[in-house]
Amino acid sequence: MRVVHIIPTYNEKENIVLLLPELVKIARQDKTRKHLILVVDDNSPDRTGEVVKKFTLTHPEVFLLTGQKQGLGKAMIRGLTYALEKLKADVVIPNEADFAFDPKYILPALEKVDEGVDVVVGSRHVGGGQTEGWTTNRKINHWVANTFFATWVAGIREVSDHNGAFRAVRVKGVQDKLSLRNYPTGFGFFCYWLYRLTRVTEKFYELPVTYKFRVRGESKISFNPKYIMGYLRDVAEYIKLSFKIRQERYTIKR
Ligand SMILES: Nc1nc2c(ncn2[C@@H]2O[C@H](COP(=O)(O)OP(=O)(O)O)[C@@H](O)[C@H]2O)c(=O)[nH]1
Ligand SMILES: [Mg+2]
Repeated sequence: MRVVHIIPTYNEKENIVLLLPELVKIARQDKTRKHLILVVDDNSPDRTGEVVKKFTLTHPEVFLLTGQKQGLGKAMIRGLTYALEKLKADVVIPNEADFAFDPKYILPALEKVDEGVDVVVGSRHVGGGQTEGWTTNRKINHWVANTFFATWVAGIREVSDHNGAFRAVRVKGVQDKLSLRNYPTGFGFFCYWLYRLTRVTEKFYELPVTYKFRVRGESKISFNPKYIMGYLRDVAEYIKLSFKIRQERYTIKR
């Protein structure tokens, strides 16, 4: 089984130098699967790309894609396309660079795929799942996005956590049935992708995880003047998206 970890990065130099060795360690310890690690960097001004490039020279399981910054969704689509077409992934595992999800969840997620689950979703909202280090503001933000828009408006009830990046998705018969066109360009990608997956499988599993707030680097979901325009654009896109999903679910499933 070939597992491709997809890590989108924007200004994550301090995190990626710590995360890559951890992923490589898991890759080398797991004798039953082949793990490849794909970093999708958008020409980060902090030179994350250069650090990763250097790492690829001594670690053949690590790959780097670079490109213009067009949003998290666009970066994920570039990563998925490369993982499927070039790296021939059997399972893809997207993840954040900032240790939001501890790498210790990777093997348990893959065991669920071995057991027959098609989509494992890291979840804060099942027994044992939680957030750590989140501000009240961020929690409210998440409730509005996850419960109000994704659950109530869009009607996605197959899982209860729609916006986390950490997932394990089977390719054969699942991801390979989906086109990679017409996805949101921002963080709404993760919610919309989940909805698309509900159209091709019912085999979901929510793995309880602790979703930590980053300790290094800057969040892109933020009022920081560097990121605010992208953040507001992504929020507007997310709201429109929930109504689009609602409308599609009604017209397709009835
Ligand atoms: N390539 C790329 N990565 C991005 C972009 N925006 C965010 N990311 C990465 O996506 C992941 C999630 O973003 P993050 O800022 O951690 O969001 P938060 O943890 O929810 O506040 C991190 O690894 C970011 O570096 C983008 O526009 N392009
Ligand atoms: Mg994060």
